[in-house]
Amino acid sequence: MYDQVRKTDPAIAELLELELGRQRSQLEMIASENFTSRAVMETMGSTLTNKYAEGYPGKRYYGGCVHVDEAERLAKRRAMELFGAERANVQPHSGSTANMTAYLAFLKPGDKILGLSLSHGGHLTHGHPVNFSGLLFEALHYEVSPETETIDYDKLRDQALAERPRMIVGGASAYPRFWEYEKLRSIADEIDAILMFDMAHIAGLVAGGVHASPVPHCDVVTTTTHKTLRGPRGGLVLSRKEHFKAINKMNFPGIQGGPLMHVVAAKAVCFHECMQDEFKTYAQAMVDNAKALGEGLLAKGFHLVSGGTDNHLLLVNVSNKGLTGKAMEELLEHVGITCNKNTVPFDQESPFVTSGVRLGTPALTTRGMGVAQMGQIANIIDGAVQNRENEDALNKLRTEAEELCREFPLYPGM
Ligand code: DSN
Repeated sequence: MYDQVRKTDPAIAELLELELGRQRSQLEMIASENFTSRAVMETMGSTLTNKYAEGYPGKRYYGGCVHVDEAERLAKRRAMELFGAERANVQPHSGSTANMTAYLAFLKPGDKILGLSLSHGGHLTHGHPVNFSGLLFEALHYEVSPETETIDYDKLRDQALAERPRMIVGGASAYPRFWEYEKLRSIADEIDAILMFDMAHIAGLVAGGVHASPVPHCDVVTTTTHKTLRGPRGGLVLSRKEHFKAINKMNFPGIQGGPLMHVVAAKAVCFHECMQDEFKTYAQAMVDNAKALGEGLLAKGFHLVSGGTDNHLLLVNVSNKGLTGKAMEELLEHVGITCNKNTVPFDQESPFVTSGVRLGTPALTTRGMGVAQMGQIANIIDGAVQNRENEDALNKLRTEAEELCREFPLYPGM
């Protein structure tokens, strides 16, 4: 592996080997990460990276686009079929540019948007003041209820009626529960607002049929393609037919230049993989695993935000264990579990410290782990917390995590 890189640039080749080793030997529990297929990676490493293709299939600003045109058409057709969408734009380089495309296709700078607060599980691009979305638009935020730690739709409606935002934004990066799309649609209709849903985290669950789809309820749906969807790093915008022209025009030339055709083709491969029965089984297993992990942690006295999960992630408030999110992230890394610290609703700690960690099952489920392994991982997590001052015990837990990784090999033969 990496023969050509080793010849040209041994320093980078070594880093590639080290990173492969790290991914193989740690329990990857960052909820937004996954292990994409060799087919997706091969496509990303193909000659399509050489091609400029500004424009859209059949209407490009460069010659020689015959094959990339076909790849983009396939990606679009498959995305529309997979998600039952009228139209798809497969060119966004990332989730952020997909969201920027959706906003600017419908809104003018200064318009009001209403999205879930970052500290309640939302995303930077849903109107946070340091992000373009908060800089360009007048961003308002809804929150979860302090009692249930789930979205307070009544309060959201009150805010919407009082503030009359031009757009309501659904979707999250750290929210473990189902979304009530019908409620969002009816609130948007009451104020004649556009409804956008960013399904980046749950797109694989939607594609696999284990979560309802936001597509029939929304004017526009955005996603990344590399989280539960398990494809290449990139973005996607799905829309109704009547909005398609505005979306296309905003993505290119409005925001982006030349599309990354090697990634567009890899998105096509990903969508094809998502249409197979095996992906449905995978999507269900992500949810089953998250539930099993949640039950294991609840039994050990961990506080799960909202009491559990309906999807692929858990938000664990570790303050009752005498830890901050930052300390918990470091502790878990020490025993071979990779995750990220995360604010919890009504967090008193700063975003650099936080009171929680977010744990996800997409990557471990791709490795083939199931509910039995989730029980074992809950025990490792609890053991680490209980023995955080005991280096020998922590080393034993790390060995256990490494053995688990060896039982479920990653990229064998690479
Ligand atoms: N940064 C991603 C996540 O970790 O959820 C969202 O874009």
